[in-house]
Amino acid sequence: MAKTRARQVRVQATKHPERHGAGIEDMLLQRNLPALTRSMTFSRMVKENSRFLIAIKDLRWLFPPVCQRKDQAVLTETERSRYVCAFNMINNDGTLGQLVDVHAEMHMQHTNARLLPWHRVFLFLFEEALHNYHPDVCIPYWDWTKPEEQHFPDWLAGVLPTVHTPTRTIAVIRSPGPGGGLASIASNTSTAMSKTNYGDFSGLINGIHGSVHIWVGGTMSDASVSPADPVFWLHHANLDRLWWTWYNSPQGNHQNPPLSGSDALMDPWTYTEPDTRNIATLHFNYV
Ligand SMILES: [Cu+2]
Repeated sequence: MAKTRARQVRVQATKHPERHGAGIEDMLLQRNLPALTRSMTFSRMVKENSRFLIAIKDLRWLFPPVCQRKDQAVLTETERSRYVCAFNMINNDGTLGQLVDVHAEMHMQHTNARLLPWHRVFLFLFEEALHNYHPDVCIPYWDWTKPEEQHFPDWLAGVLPTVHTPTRTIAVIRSPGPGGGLASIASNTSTAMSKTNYGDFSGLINGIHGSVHIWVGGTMSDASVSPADPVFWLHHANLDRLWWTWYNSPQGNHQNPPLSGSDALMDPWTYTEPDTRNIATLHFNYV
């Protein structure tokens, strides 16, 4: 019985000489190509046989696209409404409320050294949540260093959501100050950007950060509720952008925040300060 089968296999092999001489890679590839053409998840395809990966020349589709964070002043009507829509969706599903409560907890996230890396993770997680509803929405930045943006962004003025956190209900309110006040706060930015030491840079940025929070007023002026205001994310995206600009400037010279041990852990998450150093690994960019 076994002998017969062995003979049959040999016959098969001689009937298909092109297969007979093929290497193991080619054989596996031939077996897997039909599987590739059927609709299935990528993880299942990998499970079936990771060897076919060598045959795929273009891997771009495996990686998430880079989010282009834009100046809020240049957003199209569609981009504006997409941001507000996605924000409302993650408010409705409870994700935003959870983020607000995390921000209300004590994670030493407003110290000079932790402010920027901690909030970089915070914004990344928020942006990921937005992508559950709008894969092409990115956090816009509010560039209050530009004279033409030294007022509250008009398109968000009427957006005053009620945010339900696991513990509270927050009705967003605000009372923006005069444009001159914001211009005066923002005028300190160039001094911050000229610093050649991370601590000096971050200390000044932290001050500007807080002053803008207070300038917007209401919900934004209270760190225990501020992320409930949709403008919180635009404000912090601008701070994050300034940090990235400084980091890549001759003054910043790729200096990282002076954090070590548990100070370098961006709790309550498992991200560490080194994870925040390259924004490309967090799939966003500033344009
Ligand atoms: Cu904060």
